[in-house]
Amino acid sequence: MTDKTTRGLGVSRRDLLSASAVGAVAAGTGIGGAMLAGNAISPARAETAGAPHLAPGELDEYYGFWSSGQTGELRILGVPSMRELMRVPVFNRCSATGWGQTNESLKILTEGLLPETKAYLAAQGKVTYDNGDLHHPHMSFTDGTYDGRYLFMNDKANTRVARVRCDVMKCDKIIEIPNAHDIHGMRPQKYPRTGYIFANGEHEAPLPNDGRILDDPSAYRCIYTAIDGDTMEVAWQVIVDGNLDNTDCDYQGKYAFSTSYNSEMGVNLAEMTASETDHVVVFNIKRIEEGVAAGDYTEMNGVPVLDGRKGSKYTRYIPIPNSPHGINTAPDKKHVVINGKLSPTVSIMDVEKLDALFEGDADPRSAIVGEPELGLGPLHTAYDGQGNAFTTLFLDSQVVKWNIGKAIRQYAGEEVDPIISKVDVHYQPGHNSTTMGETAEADGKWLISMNKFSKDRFLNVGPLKPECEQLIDLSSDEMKVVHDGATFAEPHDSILVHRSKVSPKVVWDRDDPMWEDARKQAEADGVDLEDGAPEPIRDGNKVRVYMHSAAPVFSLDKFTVKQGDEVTVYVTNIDDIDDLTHGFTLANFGVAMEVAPKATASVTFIADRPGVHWFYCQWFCHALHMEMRGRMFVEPRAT
Ligand code: K7E
Ligand code: CUA
Repeated sequence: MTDKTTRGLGVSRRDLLSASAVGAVAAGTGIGGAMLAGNAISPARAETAGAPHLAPGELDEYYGFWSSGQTGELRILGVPSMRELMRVPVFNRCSATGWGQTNESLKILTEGLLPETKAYLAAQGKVTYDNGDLHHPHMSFTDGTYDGRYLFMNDKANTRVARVRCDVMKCDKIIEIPNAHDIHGMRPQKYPRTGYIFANGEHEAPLPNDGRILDDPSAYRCIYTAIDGDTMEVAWQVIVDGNLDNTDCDYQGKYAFSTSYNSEMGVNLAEMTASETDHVVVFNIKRIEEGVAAGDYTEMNGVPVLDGRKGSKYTRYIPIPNSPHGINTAPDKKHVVINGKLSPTVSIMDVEKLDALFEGDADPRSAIVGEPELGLGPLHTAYDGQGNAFTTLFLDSQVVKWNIGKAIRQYAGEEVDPIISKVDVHYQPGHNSTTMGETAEADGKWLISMNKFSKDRFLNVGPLKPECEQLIDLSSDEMKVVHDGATFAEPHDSILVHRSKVSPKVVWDRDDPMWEDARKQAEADGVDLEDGAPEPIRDGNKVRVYMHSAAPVFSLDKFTVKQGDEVTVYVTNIDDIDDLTHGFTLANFGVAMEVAPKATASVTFIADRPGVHWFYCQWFCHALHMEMRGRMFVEPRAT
């Protein structure tokens, strides 16, 4: 049967494929034939039957914090509705909010860059990077659960770690990590609090990478970094053997651990996958802190760098089959699942067995207490807080639910099958996440499967397809896909946070540190930001324009500058009403920024176009929003 024929019958090839796949699972799990038949005839109806419908005006129970991969932003979704609630620009540029253009955002985007990066960018005529690759958003912890203070996230593309303030949902810090290359895995310390942000430099490179060593991989190194989450400064780094992929830590505050898919330190595919086992590196936090205090390190770019290669007292290496990827600590505070990727297994590590690795001479593999075979391409694991785990199977396009305790008993020799059920997802899942699943308060209500391919799940939008994120109902052992969501390139990871953990402000506090520089400058100019100034303040060819916005007017309807002036416009939104955001767009100058209620924002540009130029509010704020505009006069340069 051709595709065309099947489409004509209202049955796509996918329906047939998914029907047979469901059949295979049904046979293995005892799911009845009625459901199978329903699926074959009308998958859409079957899958939306239990969809978590929120009526208009109803609020979600969970915040979903989503990465966006190469888009470089953080996204906030509501779960279970899967509605996208907000985008928070971080490593990207944002046309709507002016992120990457306002002075406030440029400060955050530039102040944490290394000197050599600033020099490189200056040579390109830039002050910061334009792109980022944001994989892993995680919230700060206190005592093993989310505390609603911050979100932290990595940039694989340009070796950075950023922080978003949960009180206003804006990025307030971005730092570039020295010595390491291309930060991939990243997790906050769970106990006693965050504390450290652990970050993996994924790619190997010479140390220092100054051009003296090029094609000599034996001299390449990978670097593990601990960042102080309060100050956003690097606390210490550790050189490891092999590369570093994903990372997590325990609930005791003693150990952190990272997977390595390239223990071979190969530089091409054949070399990287040559060995049947790679490893997990275990970092002994207390010993590392003692090593730093005792001066047992080399200082590189202002950071203490310890040697944690094999044989070091700071680390242990546990062999794991094969090119492991995700590593996830269970809410039981005891077990850690390491996902085998090229091996159909996951390895269960018992954190209570790690002391013996460091204090005695225990075989590193003695910390592994289970290694169930789950299916093809296990990448990441999430938890329900009832002793069960959910692992994505990239190659099988499935999520498998299995029991940790049974897997451990099976490893010990008992005849028991840890697998509870499997569900088809569409298609090729990477991360998955459960409600509160990476905390001690995992509640096992919902699971998100973040699938890399959407293929035929949505209307065709051309050769570039969205990803497909599916919401899975965990209320029974038979996991039910209840919603498909399309998202743009390329969310890797998400966390699902109960809404009781987060309470953002409705309007900004006027003394917020975000516009500290504007506050100081206004003070020096004798201007009250909320009032604005009647005339531009001139300082050589630097001109400062202060105005406020109050729907539907700016406090200035015109101001005059000279061609060639460096103009800074400060806008303070004095409307303190929920949701009354204004904007400032200066037409034909490429200038636009958001000014949320009670915020101040500023932007600097060279007034190099003589004439009359309109500025306007671009956030629809009032019935007279169109009228919320004014003129900038630029007097031509005397010739
Ligand atoms: Cu598996 Cu970058 Cu978290 Cu992607 S990583 S899937
Ligand atoms: Cu203010 Cu539109």
